[in-house]
Amino acid sequence: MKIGIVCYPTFGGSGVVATELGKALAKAGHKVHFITYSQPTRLDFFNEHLFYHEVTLRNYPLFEYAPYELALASKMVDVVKYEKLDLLHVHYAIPHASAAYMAKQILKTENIHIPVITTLHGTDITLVGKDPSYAPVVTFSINASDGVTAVSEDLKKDTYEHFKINNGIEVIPNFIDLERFKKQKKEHFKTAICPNGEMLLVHTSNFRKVKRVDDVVRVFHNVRKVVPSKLLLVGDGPERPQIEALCRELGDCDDIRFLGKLEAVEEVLSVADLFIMPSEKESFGLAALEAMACEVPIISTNVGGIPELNINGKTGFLSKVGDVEDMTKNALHILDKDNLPTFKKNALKRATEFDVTKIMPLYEGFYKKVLAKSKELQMN
Ligand code: GMT
Repeated sequence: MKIGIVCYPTFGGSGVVATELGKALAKAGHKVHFITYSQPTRLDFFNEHLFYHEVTLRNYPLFEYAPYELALASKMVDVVKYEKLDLLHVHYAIPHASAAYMAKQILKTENIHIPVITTLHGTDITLVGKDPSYAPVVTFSINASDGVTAVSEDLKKDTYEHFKINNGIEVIPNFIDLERFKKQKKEHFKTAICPNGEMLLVHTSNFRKVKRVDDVVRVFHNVRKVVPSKLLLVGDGPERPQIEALCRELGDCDDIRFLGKLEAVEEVLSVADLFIMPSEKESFGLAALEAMACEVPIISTNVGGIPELNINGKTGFLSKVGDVEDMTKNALHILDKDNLPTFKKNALKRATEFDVTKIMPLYEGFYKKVLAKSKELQMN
């Protein structure tokens, strides 16, 4: 198949999933064309089946806001026509699904029929999408898609609850490349960070409010009173200044390191003992899956799609949002030397259920189903 993938090219979960899916599809022999405004972060190598088309955004003094959605739709039209794509798969509803709808309508006038598949990732529904300034367009473009997928049962439920959806939604969970995300031998790294055999706690995120990074710091503050430990914070975002201030206020700065946006996050995860995800909302929790694949148990909240990944009492624990005391208690239970090896083993075992080799064929099957349906509709 010739597949066009539209996504955000950044470190964010939806962009990572889209890029990794494209890579897996290319490995299976499909031709995959990425359409976005800059080279996706995980697409920095050559592969004969992978192509990248940059959306060119021309500015003009009249525009206070350059119309990205129009430039994206025009680029989709161009790539579908000249690369003879079979389908477009857009990740994150805003503005990709509505831009794809426009491209589809333009192509129709030239007798080109391109099916559009939209994958919902989370904040495009649970946060931004619900906002009245976007909701009508999000609703319309989900309903107008030829196929819709969501990354968890919870996100599917949320979508039906909050929008007037008359389309089916297929749940295809996120996945992990276990060849890349696996525990590597990085003992020297562990010794450098934890010279006295301390436990290593890790959090990775985009440091937005929804991630509640302050709860990570508070849990760590409590844990280190009982078990000598260090905390690594990976990622960056708007909340970072407040988080740094909190570390100072609690007097924990010497044992907390901010690593910023790291490409090789698996190296850090390889030496971690515990991963903390206290998010207020999380449709899947890809960062937790990455940690689990590196044999790291999870302390998380019980919201969104997280319970579909993190099994309470087995791969980690689930707590209510903001319940720092419960998260601390659970963290100490996992870090107990008698419990840690079992939690680590369980985390890895669970992660293997989300191996890309198992999940990518679900997308392939879905593509085939949507293509067949759309061909049938054209014939009638
Ligand atoms: O978590 C974010 O803020 C980034 C966001 C994105 O779209 O890049 O992540 C969402 O999509 C990921 C990939 O499907 C999911 O693993 C995350 O749980 C989801 N984030 C939220 O729902 C907050």
